[in-house]
Amino acid sequence: MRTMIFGAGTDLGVHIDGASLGPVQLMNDLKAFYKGESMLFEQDKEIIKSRNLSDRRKNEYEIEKFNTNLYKNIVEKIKEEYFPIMIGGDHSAAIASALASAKVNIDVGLIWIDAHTDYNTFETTVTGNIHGLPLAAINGYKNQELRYFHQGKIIQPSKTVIIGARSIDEKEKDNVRYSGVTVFSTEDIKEKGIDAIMDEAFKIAGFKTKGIHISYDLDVIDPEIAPGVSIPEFDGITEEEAMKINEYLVKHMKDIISFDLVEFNPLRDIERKTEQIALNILAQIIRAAENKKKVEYKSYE
Ligand SMILES: [Mn+2]
Repeated sequence: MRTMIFGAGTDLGVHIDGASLGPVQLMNDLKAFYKGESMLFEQDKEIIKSRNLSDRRKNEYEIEKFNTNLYKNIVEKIKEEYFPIMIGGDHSAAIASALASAKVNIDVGLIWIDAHTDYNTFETTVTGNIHGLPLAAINGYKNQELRYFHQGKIIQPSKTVIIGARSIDEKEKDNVRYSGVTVFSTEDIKEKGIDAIMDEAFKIAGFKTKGIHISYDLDVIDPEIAPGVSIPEFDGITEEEAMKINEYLVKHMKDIISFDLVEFNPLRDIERKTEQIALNILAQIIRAAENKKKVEYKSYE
């Protein structure tokens, strides 16, 4: 398939700066390798980010505006039969990319690879950082303010799987439980092995859907290996596990219809470690997407 990279240069979803610079850097690095098309969206430089501790809705309107534009463009390109690859940016941009995929492909499953579950609502968030809310918004669990641009089906929690979670806020746990989304923690990965977890995830997200959206947050990887993220969490997946996830995704590309790689923060990176890992993931996914034939997809029924 033809691929289209959407750089989502935003860090409005988190009080720490730098994720907005991630896509420019990665897209620059990719130039030597990537011959496909790309579009870059950058947050308005005039915006003064809210950092007020008591603000539970930090940059809500600016994020909605950014995502509305990103969403429209991704929808258009999916209709033109491009395979979309969104490079973040903080994870709030995935509300646009995942719902754009759902807008065109309608019945979509979702695999959210992340240290966090990103299942907060405006009522439960501790920080007011909206990058902690996107998955709930995508699953239609409250947060409708964050998806006004989307007229269409949401992605069902029953067809959504989180992999690698190890940091869930107390009240967020209830949201996760009520929603019915499936969570595989880093403990589960240690116990069952990453391949078994991926098999289960693809079965759940692929069940009677027209394809799977993958949203990959680099903070799932242990910060020793990938320190260049805004909110690192210890005890992450190992480099070997990350490589296995990649291999698995490449092997199952026929089931994947859209892809995000988010939360690379160049200001936090050490010796370009995270940048190299991000490039490696992107290079493999891009190649696999280019080799993908649109007609291959069959749902798990
Ligand atoms: Mn995330």
